Amino acid sequence: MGYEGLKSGFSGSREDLFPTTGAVLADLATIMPSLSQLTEQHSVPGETATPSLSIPAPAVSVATGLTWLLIEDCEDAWDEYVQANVTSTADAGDKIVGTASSKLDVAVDAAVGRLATEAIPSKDLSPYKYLKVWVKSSIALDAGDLDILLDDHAECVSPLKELAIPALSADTWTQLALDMGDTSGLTAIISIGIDMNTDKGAFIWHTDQVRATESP
Ligand SMILES: [Ca+2]
Ligand SMILES: [Ca+2]
Repeated sequence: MGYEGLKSGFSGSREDLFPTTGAVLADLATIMPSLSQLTEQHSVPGETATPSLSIPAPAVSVATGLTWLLIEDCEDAWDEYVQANVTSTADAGDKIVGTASSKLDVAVDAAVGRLATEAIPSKDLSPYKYLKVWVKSSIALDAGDLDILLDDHAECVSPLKELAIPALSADTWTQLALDMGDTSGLTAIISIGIDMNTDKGAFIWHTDQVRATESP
């Protein structure tokens, strides 16, 4: 059957399409891949995509770094010891954590030395490295003007640590992370305080949420 035959319409049997080979239309499916097979061959021949599921190991170091111990919540006034010319109160109107911060109103006649201390339940700080604390000063301070004291004696009379407070801008709450150095002796801290090394005249000092942490 030639072109003229196709143009005029085909009315014979399927076998008549392939008079020389005898192939039938139904056999085409065994000669050519089916359309469904073709569309499913996404991957490069010879390469097989291997599904994989990897579960990251838990980051234990991160969890350890988040460990901390509350030393003092500053919810009430530091009143274990208060120097003359210092007024120590709880300030509910200016705080960072909880309902109050510790406020020290330092008068112009205040002397260098301890401004105030607070008694705390005995704390073992030896597993920790840093003291984190929120502080605010009404005046700018130079590094070392004030220290934070830690003692295993009442009223910080013989402090085991005198942690220098770095330079601060005036009237700005700042969270400090003070390196406590060798903490092996800090196993029974019962008193925390603020020490003034340089007479700064009159100013107001705030402290809030003092914690011991493993990382800064
Ligand atoms: Ca507080
Ligand atoms: Ca108190």
